[in-house]
Amino acid sequence: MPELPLLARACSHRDRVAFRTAKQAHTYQNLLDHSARLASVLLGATDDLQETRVALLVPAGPAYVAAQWAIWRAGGIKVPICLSATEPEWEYALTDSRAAIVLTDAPMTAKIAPLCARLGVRLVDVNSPSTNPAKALPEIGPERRAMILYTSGTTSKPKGVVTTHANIQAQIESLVTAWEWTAADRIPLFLPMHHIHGIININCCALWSGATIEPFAKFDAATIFDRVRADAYTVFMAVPTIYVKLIQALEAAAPADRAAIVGGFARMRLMVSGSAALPASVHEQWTALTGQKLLERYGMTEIGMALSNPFHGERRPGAVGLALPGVEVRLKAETGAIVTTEEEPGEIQVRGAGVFRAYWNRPEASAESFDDGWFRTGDMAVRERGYYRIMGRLSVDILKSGGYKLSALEIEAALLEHPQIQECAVIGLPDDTWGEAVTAVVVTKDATPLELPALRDWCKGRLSVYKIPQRLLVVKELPRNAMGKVTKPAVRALCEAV
Ligand code: MLC
Ligand code: AMP
Repeated sequence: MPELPLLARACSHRDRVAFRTAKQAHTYQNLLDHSARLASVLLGATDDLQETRVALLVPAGPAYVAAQWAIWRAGGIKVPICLSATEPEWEYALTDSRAAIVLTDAPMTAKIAPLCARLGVRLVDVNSPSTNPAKALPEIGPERRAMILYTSGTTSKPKGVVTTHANIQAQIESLVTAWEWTAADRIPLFLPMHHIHGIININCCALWSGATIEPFAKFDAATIFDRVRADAYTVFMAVPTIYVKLIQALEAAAPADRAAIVGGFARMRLMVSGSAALPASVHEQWTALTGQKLLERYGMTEIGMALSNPFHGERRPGAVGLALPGVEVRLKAETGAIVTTEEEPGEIQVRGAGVFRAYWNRPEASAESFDDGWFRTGDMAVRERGYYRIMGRLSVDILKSGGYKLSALEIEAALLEHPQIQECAVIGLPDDTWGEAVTAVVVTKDATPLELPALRDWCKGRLSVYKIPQRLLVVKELPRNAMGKVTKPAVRALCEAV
């Protein structure tokens, strides 16, 4: 019996279906067997990976979970990386984490093999045949480090967020309790598997509970609608952009189809939105269309989920509810005082067993992000009629587009490599579909025109698709303050003026 509670629970779910794809059903036992074989392959001649970093480049599905469990059972740290990232982005994640192994599948092998060869990283196929005889697996304690997730922030390069098995378990148990997950649940999974929303809220919570996941390579409204009208799901989780896209697709559907699809949504026991602000108007539109009241929650890679509207009780549009089980939340005002009254804004600070340990190899950034043991989220909120409402972020250099957190500084650094760009400032402008649209304001080196399509083409291969500017404004000079520093509020005002 494996020591880790998530795996021990998987043993108890043994013959239940963990994943259902169009072709096949995979039981929990199938995943356990696959992960044990793969753990032996990863271990090779050693008895314990001793926190070796193993990068994971596999789409959502049974092989992803078998690989995740194999890394954990062998004592390694899982570093999931983005399937659609560019080679420089992969190289950054592999070198920063000092990954020794990349675990991937046949379709991705050709893409990553040259990089692995150049960096001297071992490449292992997730379907490698078992080593004979099967190895004894090491004992894994709850304080062992389990995962590094790369997250963008106020530095130009993403930072690795390190969580232990105990952190991950606390994050899972909090959500399973609050949202009343059971083994009877069925959920689709179309979110990327290198971020906490897909990994913890959907994948890990479902598997902890003995539920069934239907994995998809990417989000596609038509595919989801086919399954929703067939009552395939009891629970649904997505980012606000996806709800906007679902509303657009539902409104475009023929009335009879729309009625059938809406019926499927209406019969689900829970629909959750998070990762970015859900506009109250979208919340209300969704209720008007389907009768479902979306449950909005707030979280972050470093802490897991912190605030949530209740499963039973009022789900208020525009608000994120109250602290989840096992999570302590406080607001700290600009004055340094802890906010005790309603209507007074402050920075959200979080404490609890789910909160990460430290950023990977960044002791200074780690120390700065805690205030007397409380994690400083950098998000501002206020309490109104008992519930928290998110007001925005402290840093103008962090954007959220399509639910992805982006660093303006990282995008600026990439744009400055462009032969025509002399200076630039990147901001997020409000966008009905994406939340914020990545907007580049640039000064060119000469009078040669710079157009958005050409700039976007140039960015491909350098930046992931969601980091590529959607809007471009070429200006003679960037607005500066009296100290000569470019100020983002003035850049935003400039964009709004044109
Ligand atoms: C893609 N496109 C964008 C874009 N991303 N345009 C504007 N802004 C963006 N952010 C464009 C592409 O260039 C392309 O254009 C077209 O949209 C289709 O691209 P795609 O990649 O196929 O898009 P799509 O699949 O529709 O992606 C939308 C999405 C995806 C919402 C499904 O962005 C997504 O999965 N987001 C979820 C991210 C996530 O899981 N975040 C959670 C982080 S954890 P063209 O011209 O080529 O057609 C976290 C903590 C917490 O935040 O609290 O959960
Ligand atoms: P990430 O770093 O990718 O985990 O993203 C975490 C950030 O997403 C938070 O710091 C918030 O800025 C934002 N976020 C998550 N959920 C919500 C929400 N419900 N409303 C507003 N912002 C959110």
